[in-house]
Amino acid sequence: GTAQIGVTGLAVMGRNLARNFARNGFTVAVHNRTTAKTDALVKEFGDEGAFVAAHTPQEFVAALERPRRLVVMVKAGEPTDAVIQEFAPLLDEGDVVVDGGNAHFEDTRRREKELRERGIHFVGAGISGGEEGALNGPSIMPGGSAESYESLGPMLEKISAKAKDGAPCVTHVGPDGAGHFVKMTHNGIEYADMQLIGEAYQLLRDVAGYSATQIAEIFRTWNTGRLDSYLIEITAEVLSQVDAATGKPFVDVVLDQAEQKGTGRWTVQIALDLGVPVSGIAEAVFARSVSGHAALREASRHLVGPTARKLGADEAAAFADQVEQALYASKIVSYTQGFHEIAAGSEKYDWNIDLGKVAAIWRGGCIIRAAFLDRITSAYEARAQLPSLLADKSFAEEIAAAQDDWRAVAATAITQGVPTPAFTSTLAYYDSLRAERLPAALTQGQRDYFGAHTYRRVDRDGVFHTLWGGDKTEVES
Ligand code: NBP
Repeated sequence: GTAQIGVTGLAVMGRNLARNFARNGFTVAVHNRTTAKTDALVKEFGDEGAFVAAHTPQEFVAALERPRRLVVMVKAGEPTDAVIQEFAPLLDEGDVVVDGGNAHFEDTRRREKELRERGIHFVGAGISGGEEGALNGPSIMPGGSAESYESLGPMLEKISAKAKDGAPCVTHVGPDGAGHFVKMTHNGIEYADMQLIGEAYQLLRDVAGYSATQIAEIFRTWNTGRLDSYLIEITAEVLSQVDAATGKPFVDVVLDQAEQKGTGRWTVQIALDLGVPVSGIAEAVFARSVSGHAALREASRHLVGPTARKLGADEAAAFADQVEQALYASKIVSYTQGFHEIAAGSEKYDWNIDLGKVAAIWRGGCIIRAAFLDRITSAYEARAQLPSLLADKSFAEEIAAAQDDWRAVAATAITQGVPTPAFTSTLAYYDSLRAERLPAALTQGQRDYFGAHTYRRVDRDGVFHTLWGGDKTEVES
């Protein structure tokens, strides 16, 4: 074979990824279960580079130079297993199979182990940036053997997005499921970012009294500062859009029930298993869930609460500045939580993930790309064993400077009845971490009372129990 890489699965993602490889000068073998898609790709885009159309798995495998590199871009779940089962018998030792879909990292761990036993390298690669990113440069998070990255890395570096400093947005994240785990957490952080932006919007609309167009302008201004990011940029675009049919703001004609595909939910499920508090991300997932309960919301319309008071023009401008502070502080906390989850996963599965590098490869191509990520990289470069992003001096200082406004915004939201679960839960997380004493001591007392679950003391080592049902003296157990 002559093709340096193959892509099987030519729906939007696979098709664009194949074109990206071809445009970068690689000869690409292309294959799809339904062969019409393969032919259509070559017919439409054949002039962009060198494609080899393969109509059967055998033809596909034969088209690849050895050791082979093939990328599977089919629907996550059973289709991925079906394709692996179909191709594995046709492959040889040393070949590299990449799964570029949104697989659950546990599935990736299982597949990697199975293929490793047959001498085949399996790379679970998270790919972010949607179809546009796949074509013009995504952020790529590959997990797998170091050897597989030696073979794949240079090609991925070519097709990936580039950060502003020119660095490719791809790195060898770690063994087996590390790449898909990091992609999962990326999506969880994305949920939190989107929810925080949504809450800021709602406050600017309902409390400050701004129109959608005015809020678009505010987001455009924010995008020139420390909040500079793809999500803020597209938020301004969405808010400026006017519905052609009604002349109303687009955002007012869209049904307010958010959908989800599952990676945010996985982030929270895994966080619960790992014992990592990702409250901001969890609230973002729950907020989408609440929005989707149409009947419950309808049945609750009559419940009593305050009506948000619209501010005067001067007050509104000052309030918008406070909301920017709140958004920034909450964003720092939700990234802190997401990176904590990656650190915990890395520890549990022995992945040895470089957190600074993860932030660096998210600077371009992916949905959460932002100027802010440079700061996270610097924080981990300054101190690789940073226990939490909040332990970084410059982030701590920024939160300190933002916190009066952050609290004021949260208080306003609460007194005016505007739901802001992500603003308030990230603030509660911050206050929990900095608290001298938490009511967990009382919780331990209750647990000891009803279940003899024992407790530890602040003043000496040991495990203790109080005889609550007897003379209430303490015994050491
Ligand atoms: P889809 O997730 O819609 O999958 C469609 C592809 O899977 C088609 O090529 C289809 O072949 C193939 N396929 C299926 Br379904 N079952 C198969 C089977 N049993 N054997 C062989 N092929 C099978 O495509 P997509 O939206 O391009 O996404 C691809 C992957 O990338 C997914 O894992 C997705 O989660 C991930 N992803 C998507 C995005 C995005 O923005 N869409 C972003 C990031 C990651 P057919 O043509 O013969 O039916």
